[in-house]
Amino acid sequence: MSETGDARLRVDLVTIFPDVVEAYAATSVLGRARRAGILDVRVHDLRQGADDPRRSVDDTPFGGGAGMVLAPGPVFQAIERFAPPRPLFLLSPAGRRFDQRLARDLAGAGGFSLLCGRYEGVDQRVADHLVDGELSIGDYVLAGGELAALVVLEAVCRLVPGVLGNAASPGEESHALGLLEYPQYTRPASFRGYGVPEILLSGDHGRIARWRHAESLRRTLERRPDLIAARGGLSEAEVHLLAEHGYRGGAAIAGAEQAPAEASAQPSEE
Ligand code: JF5
Repeated sequence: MSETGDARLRVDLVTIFPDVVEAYAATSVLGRARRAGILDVRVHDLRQGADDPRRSVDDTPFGGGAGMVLAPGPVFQAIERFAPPRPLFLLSPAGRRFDQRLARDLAGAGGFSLLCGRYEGVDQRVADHLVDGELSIGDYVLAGGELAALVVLEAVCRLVPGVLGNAASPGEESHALGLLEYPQYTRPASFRGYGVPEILLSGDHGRIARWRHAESLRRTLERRPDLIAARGGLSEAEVHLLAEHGYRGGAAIAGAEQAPAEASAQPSEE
């Protein structure tokens, strides 16, 4: 359809591996939405900011040390040349943690851009004087920002209206509500002797919805108590719902709202 203008969201990515990033962004849900004109995703080659014949973008660190640093000249020049939509974010382990809430905000922002670092680091003047912020997808170190940028791109783009086939609204996903998903099953009802929870075969949609909500709460309590703490514990209705479904631990958690349970060592995300 279109190549610009009427898309719901524009995302520019700047990387020294434009072919790799473009190949992924041409695939699956992203590729389909781009071809339909819903997403305007533009992948730029960072090396176009380099003006020497070798197109070099890195240099040795002042002060010594191992490895190379992405130099400010090529990065500033690339960004000035491409003029990608702001806000522009640098992917970095030192950035603000990317989460579902930020994904939702960016999906409604109209446009933003992602700058992929490489080598052992990026000249600090890029973070201080060029980009609008730094984003981290988690507490581990990658060889470069490309995979992190693709994670951000996919998480944001699937929230743009029309990008998913749209059976369910992603705003109703339990993770959007700060909970883990309930378990899902499909045919056959008995597989290698393993069954499916009876209630899902009952046809009682009200009971099924309540069971699923209880399962989301139960799983989140057991696996991610930090998410329960971040939403302020359990409501009285949720404690009742859990009790109705045979879960005995709910009341203790609700009573622990001001005295968080032992497992909340991780920083809360949502
Ligand atoms: C990168 C210097 C950027 O490793 C990452 C990353 C980890 N979580 N989120 C992003 O980005 C690549 C590595 C070194 C700058």
